[in-house]
Amino acid sequence: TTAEETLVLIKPDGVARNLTGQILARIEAKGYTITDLAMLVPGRDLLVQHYAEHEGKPFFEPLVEFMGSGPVVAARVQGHRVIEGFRSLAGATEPTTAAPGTIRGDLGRDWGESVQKNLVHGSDSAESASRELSLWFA
Ligand code: DAT
Ligand code: MG
Repeated sequence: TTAEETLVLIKPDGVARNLTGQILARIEAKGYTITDLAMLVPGRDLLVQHYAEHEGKPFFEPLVEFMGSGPVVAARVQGHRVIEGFRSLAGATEPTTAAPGTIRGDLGRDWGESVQKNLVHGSDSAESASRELSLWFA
């Protein structure tokens, strides 16, 4: 097995809705290993760096504001093809269209005042994972 690593974030909506345990349980049930874990309210600098690829997009500022609105849980997660595997567990970006069986499809709510409440973040490539892990677990 190739031990790959990814960054998972449980976003403020997930923590506020007391879904931390359920989400971490899905990761562990799949067979992945949580090797580091932190709860924090991320500062703007960290979030701007984390979401650098989206800077300039219309949803960037609301996204950064939302992500800093309360505690998030950051997890370093290890496993075989875990980057792709966690994206698969998370489901599509929009909870409305995310497949049932996924975290976002089963638990996510993108209606109401915000469309960014999709519970989790997962790195999208090996390069992103390495960059993001060094930001969140410096
Ligand atoms: P993902 O989180 O599935 O990797 P992404 O990297 O494209 O999605 O976007 C980062 C976050 O930004 C996403 O989780 C929710 C928010 N977002 C993405 N596209 C959006 C849009 N069109 N309008 C509002 N928010 C958006
Ligand atoms: Mg992304």
